[in-house]
Amino acid sequence: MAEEALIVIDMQNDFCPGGALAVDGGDEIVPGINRLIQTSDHVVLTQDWHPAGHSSFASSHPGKSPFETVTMPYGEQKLWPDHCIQGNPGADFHPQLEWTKAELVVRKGFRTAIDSYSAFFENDHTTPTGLGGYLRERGIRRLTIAGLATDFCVAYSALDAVEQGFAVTVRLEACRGIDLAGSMAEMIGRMRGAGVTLA
Ligand code: VGL
Ligand code: ZN
Repeated sequence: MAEEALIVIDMQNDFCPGGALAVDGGDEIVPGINRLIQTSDHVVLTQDWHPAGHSSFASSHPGKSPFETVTMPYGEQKLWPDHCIQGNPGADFHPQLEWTKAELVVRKGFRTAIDSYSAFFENDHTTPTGLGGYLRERGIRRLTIAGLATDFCVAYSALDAVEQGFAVTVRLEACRGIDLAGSMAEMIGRMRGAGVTLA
């Protein structure tokens, strides 16, 4: 029988209030995510995991500020404050996240030259993280996705998952967004258009 997994996206300190790239209300969703974890048969977490000096950091581009856009060899890239640096407390999972049950943690964004929003492919849309193969090999066909941020890592993960043939539900009440220049409305529209169930 096709099995179902919960994918919890980037529930890390740096995306919560007080963190380097804080998402408004990012910590509010922790109890809801914990309930989803409790009721899911299989749980996978993603962890944004950048080396210091990562190319998605504005600090790596002289004269650029966070939230500006640059052109990378793979296309447009938004620049961010330094965040989720490997081994730093900001990259740890939120202290109240009950993640013991997770069967897999997928780290992403660890290549200096490429950012990775999606849990499935880096931002060049060709370098796989391995998650698609892992889920397929385990017979998992249906995914529930929640976490941070709705309009970046959650949305790109959901879009790639649908393209990979998974049946995908995004639990919007267990997500919070960054919303840069209308990115929430845009990405919610793209998810709906791609056949993601928005719950
Ligand atoms: C994210 C921007 C940069 C996310 C990660 O988790 O949505 N956004 N890195
Ligand atoms: Zn990042």
